Amino acid sequence: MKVLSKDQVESYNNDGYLIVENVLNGDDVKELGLVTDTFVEKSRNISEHNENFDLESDHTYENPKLRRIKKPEKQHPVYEKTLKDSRILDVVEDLIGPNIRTLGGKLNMKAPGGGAQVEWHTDWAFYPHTNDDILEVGVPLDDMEIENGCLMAIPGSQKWEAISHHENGVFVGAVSEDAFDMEDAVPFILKAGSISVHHVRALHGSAPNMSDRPRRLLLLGYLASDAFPIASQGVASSPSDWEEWNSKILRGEPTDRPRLEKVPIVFPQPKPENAGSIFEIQERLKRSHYEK
Ligand SMILES: O=C(O)CCC(=O)C(=O)O
Repeated sequence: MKVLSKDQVESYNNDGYLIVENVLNGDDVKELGLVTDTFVEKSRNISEHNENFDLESDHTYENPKLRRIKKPEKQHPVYEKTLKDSRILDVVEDLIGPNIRTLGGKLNMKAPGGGAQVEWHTDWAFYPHTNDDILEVGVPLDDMEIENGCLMAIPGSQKWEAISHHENGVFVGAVSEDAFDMEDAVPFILKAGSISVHHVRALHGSAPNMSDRPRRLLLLGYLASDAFPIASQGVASSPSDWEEWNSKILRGEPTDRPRLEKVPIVFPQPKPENAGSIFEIQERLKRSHYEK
């Protein structure tokens, strides 16, 4: 083990998530926050989603509401440095082994006073692979609590059979309300500097931000380098460009031997028309999990 205890690994294996405290320091978090502010400033000048930004529906020049920075590691070296940070990779290595590829990242932001929810889903539904040694690390730039819409997960759900994320035969990127009981949800209450880790098959979501504080969460995806994609939506790379594919390896050696495990999959097709980010796909849901 590089940094985690046996108990922490066991807890991750049982629950499908783990909180690790004090991984980054105050300066790291401050730097990430300041850079993120510059992206919010830039977003004033756009009025529609584009390849870099996803916007809330009430985003304006005067009151910018940037919902997501897409692939932040390609947009600023500070995000790239965080994606490759050895303190984070040590945690990842303890959970999925020494050969690590990255799926890249995203930075989700919830503006104070209503910033959008994320409907309940598994990341696996979007990008099933040949094995499920895949996880996402959450790096909060603000303290994350229930009031500002922290991430939540259902313990043990990473061991469930594949869950459909379809409605009326179309992929909507969220499970149906009766697939789980929200009362079982565990909130990831995190101080900035701590990180969360959730398994690719863990059912998770987050409520709107009803506080007067922001909630900015950098999400970084990592997988065992012998996990090859079966389908991809949004974040997964493709081995069809071998050089690019292997450039995503952060630790260990490239491999041409995908590891095949008996993993349950519901294929994420057919997609809705003009499927964009997870937020746009989930807008097709007839009823939000957070509607009263
Ligand atoms: O930002 C959040 O609270 C959750 C994000 C998430 O699950 C996703 O983007 O896949």
